Amino acid sequence: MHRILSKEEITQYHNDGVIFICQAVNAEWVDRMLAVVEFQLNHPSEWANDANPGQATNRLFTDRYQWRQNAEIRAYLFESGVAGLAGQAMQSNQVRFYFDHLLVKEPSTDAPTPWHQDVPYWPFMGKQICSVWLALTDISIEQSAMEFVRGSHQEGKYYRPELFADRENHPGSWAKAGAGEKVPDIEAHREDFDIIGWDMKAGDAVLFSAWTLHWAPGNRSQTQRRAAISTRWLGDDVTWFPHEGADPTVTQKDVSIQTGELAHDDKVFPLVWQR
Ligand SMILES: O=C(O)CCC(=O)C(=O)O
Repeated sequence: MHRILSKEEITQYHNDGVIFICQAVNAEWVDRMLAVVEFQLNHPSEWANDANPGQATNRLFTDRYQWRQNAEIRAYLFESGVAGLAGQAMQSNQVRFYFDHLLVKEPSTDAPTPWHQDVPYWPFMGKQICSVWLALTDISIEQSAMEFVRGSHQEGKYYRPELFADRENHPGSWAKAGAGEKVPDIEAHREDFDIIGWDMKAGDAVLFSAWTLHWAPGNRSQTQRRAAISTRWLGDDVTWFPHEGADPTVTQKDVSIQTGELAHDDKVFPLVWQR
């Protein structure tokens, strides 16, 4: 049985730009995605970012866009119910898939995930874009749980992408070319922002708008790995908007649509859920 969102949860998503979903998928999916994490750590793809390869501590590892070659990730997208959660929250009639993103912080990983908004990193426009970030390990704020600025998705801001791990030669430095205003220094002025977050158990998810400001601190646990899989979903109003500084995994040469057209490219952005 897939999780159905309540009216209150859907309203909360619209008001706050993020909701916590207790046990969003069953334990079998957590185990299967943990196996994917192990596989990617040992077989990083061309899209992996690895701050400290092979190390057991202080290692921020991310990999993304693996759904095409990894049948387990495809199964998760099409069978776990996450697409339906995205569709219900966004009140969309249909949901297409953009990309999968594994995010691992080994024990004692210093690197925070900087405060950012997702949409400027992506080649889309539209309000109905969200992520379902699924905890694969138990995660407290000490272990790098995500935090969000409540309601920031409604401010009409488009923030310039921040570089993850702040490295000029970082494989993610394509983001440098992005436009937009600078993200405010939220950490230095936390009291000025309405910041929310949750302790999570493996299998819990946070579902958030691509317009909502969010971050995660480093992993201060000296013993526990922090692992998550984030999946990115496109609703009815999403149009193709390739631009400088957008993620190079999918570019104009990969799609059959032009700027301003709906993201209706079945091969690249498969239709996964319909009302
Ligand atoms: O897991 C993290 O540290 C950050 C994840 C994130 O920013 C995202 O899923 O959009």
